[in-house]
Amino acid sequence: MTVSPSQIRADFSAAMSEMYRKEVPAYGTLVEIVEAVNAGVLQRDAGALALTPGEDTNRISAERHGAIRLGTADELAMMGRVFAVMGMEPVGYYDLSVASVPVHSTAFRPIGRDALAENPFRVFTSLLRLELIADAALRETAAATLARRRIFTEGAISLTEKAEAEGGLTAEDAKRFVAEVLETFRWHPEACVDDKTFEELIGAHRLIADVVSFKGPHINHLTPRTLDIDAAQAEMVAQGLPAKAVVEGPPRRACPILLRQTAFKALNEAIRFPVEGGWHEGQHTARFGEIEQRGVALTPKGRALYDRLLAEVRAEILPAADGSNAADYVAKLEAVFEAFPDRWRDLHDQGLAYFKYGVGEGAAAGADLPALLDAGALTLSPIIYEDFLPVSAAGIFQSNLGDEARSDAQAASNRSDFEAALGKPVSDEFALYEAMQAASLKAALDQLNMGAA
Ligand code: OOG
Ligand code: NI
Repeated sequence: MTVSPSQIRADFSAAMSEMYRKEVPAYGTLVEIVEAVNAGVLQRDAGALALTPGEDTNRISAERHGAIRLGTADELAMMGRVFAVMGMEPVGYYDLSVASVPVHSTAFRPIGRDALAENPFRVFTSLLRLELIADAALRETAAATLARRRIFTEGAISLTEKAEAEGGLTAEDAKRFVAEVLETFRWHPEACVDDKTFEELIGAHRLIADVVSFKGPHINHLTPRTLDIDAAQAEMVAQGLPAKAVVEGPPRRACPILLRQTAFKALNEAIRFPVEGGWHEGQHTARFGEIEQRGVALTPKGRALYDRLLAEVRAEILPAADGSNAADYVAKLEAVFEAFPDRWRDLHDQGLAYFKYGVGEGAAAGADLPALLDAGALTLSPIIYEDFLPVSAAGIFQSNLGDEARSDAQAASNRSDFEAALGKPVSDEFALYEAMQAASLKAALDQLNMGAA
């Protein structure tokens, strides 16, 4: 008997949450804020879960995602195999070099609606692009340092091979697998470079130092789901967590779109550099906590409109790291996004967002979609966006690397290099939503026609 990949994923996500709360106490505070805000919302507003019917309210505040940054192609390929055991497949390609962050990324996540409902945990996984280090000697040092480390335990590797060979893991093996894989995500305060090299890496880009200097790709944040991100952000400030200046993504709306996120900034942590005969104390900022609130997935047309409006906002005002222009930024964001329709039916009819079709009470015949919707014979429910946003991700990266951390490193997007490193292609997120929508329409129409026959 094998355990389902979704069950392994749920157990892994819970184990990681527990580990991270112990490692980063401020994250524990954030989780408490989210739980309190969510409980309040559910008490006030029974319709708060209308977007995700059938959701288990006991798990509402559970982690939705986390993030790691890998150093080499081999690490990424093995990570992909490990995630596959947990039912997580690479979806989407994110080029962060456009925002001067020297990585490219994908999100490992469950794909089917049932798997997402069972446990939605995702890991935003970045691969360092060493070729963006300009200094050749430093580039070599970084590559040699990375080549020496082993980020997976023997047990994690052999259990992954076993799961691949046998098509799954028994309950006992699954438990060991979770414990072994957790080791890869653990924090190690001991740097594996000396302090001089660390400073040089920081000089090239803080993110490069974060990836290269440690024994493994420590989980750098976890992200529970909040039902009211603005209330949670206010509470973070009230409780003295160093919150990001603004919420990333679209403004608050009647019909939420895509993804809104905020975070508390990475904390200063004590690290140790190896020196002859002992250790030398140092500091690093790496780990933070984030929260997210999701809305409907947009079609390419909707996404183009979102990107255009956001670019219009940001051409006029960029949120300052110290929060000094946060109110002006939000006002501008809200004003510009008035151009984005804010009724479900408009979003549907204009082909801006993806929906799941259902069969309603109303009577109507034929295949004319607007008529069936008008009559209530078909119903619409938004398909939730399960992916990420590069501009938002860049904002999250930046606020946690020290907001001054921008480099001029720019490079052409390189999806095929990423896929070659991973050893398989990444799925196209739009195609996944499109297929869900099409399948639901077909099922609903079949059901209607059967009823009519
Ligand atoms: C990942 C940042 C991206 C998000 O929510 O957009 C991300 C990182 O800092 O490694 O997690
Ligand atoms: Ni995140």
